Amino acid sequence: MKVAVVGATGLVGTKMLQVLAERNFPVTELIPVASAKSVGKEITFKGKQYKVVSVEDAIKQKPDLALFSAGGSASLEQAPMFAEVGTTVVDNSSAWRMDPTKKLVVPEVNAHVITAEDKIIANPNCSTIQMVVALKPLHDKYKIKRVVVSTYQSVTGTGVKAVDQLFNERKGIDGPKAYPYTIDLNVLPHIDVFTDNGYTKEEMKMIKETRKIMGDDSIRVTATAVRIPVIGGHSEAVNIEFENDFDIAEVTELLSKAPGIVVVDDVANLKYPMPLDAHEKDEVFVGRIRRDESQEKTLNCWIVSDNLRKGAATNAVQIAEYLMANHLIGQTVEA
Ligand code: 2RA
Repeated sequence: MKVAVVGATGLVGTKMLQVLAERNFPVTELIPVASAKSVGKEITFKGKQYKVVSVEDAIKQKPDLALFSAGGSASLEQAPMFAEVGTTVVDNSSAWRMDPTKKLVVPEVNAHVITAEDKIIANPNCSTIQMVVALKPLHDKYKIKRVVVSTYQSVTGTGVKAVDQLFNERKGIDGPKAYPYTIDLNVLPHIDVFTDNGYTKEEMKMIKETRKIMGDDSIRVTATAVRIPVIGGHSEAVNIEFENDFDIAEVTELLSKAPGIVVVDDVANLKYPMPLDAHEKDEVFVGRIRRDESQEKTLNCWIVSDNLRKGAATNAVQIAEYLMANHLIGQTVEA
């Protein structure tokens, strides 16, 4: 499979290359792509050096698959150019996620919606991905009415500049700022830009994307997205109200058996998910599973995952693996 990684020098692009290699995705030809300032740079993939090329050069090579992490405007312009030459694009930006003609996919939840005609497939927002992986088995069993989520998000979700800001501040070095305020030893209740309703775009993504991925517009979601000075992954405190009552032992069992989930919930031994433990893992970790005693049929839990992996690169590669396994890629579609 001829594979282009667009945005190959960024945090997510680098992680995509790492995950493709780790999972032994059958890359017969790799085309690392980046913006003009990175063209000609070298990247390493499976011990071999590759030169970064321009989008135009990559399109000429007609890759079978392009994993995109190049930002929304680049994706809006360039993903259709790849699609036109027959490439299937899996895009990590927010550009196509809510487009009704595009599929928004978390393989554990809704891979079945993909068809061979889908040439641009959207990878959801990191904080949404880890939440829906945990919500899906519970929704299937008890039917979710409402979700109240507060996030504790890693600076890696913002990119290299934010990681540098955190470590520079820690060392007392003045440098470029990704955030409007100090992030070290601080907490910012602000991720992405504010919208007219007082919510941030990150919060609105969690609301809208959850419904689309779960295929159920009746699920009510409200979110507060918060940036914290952490790098290993995103954490979420999630309160879930169901239509039907549940049993805690059964909830734990359901989550333990669900694909992509590891339950870490043994408070007697102080075991619960943390970003330090989730870092560099592909699973979604769930713990602090308990009944909300203030309201019937309502559950509290704590969900942690590496946002660059399951929240971005791993989910994109899993979509590509699904395309391959189901022969939905690398074939010309009859009009
Ligand atoms: C963040 N959701 O953590 C973003 C990354 N996609 O800021």
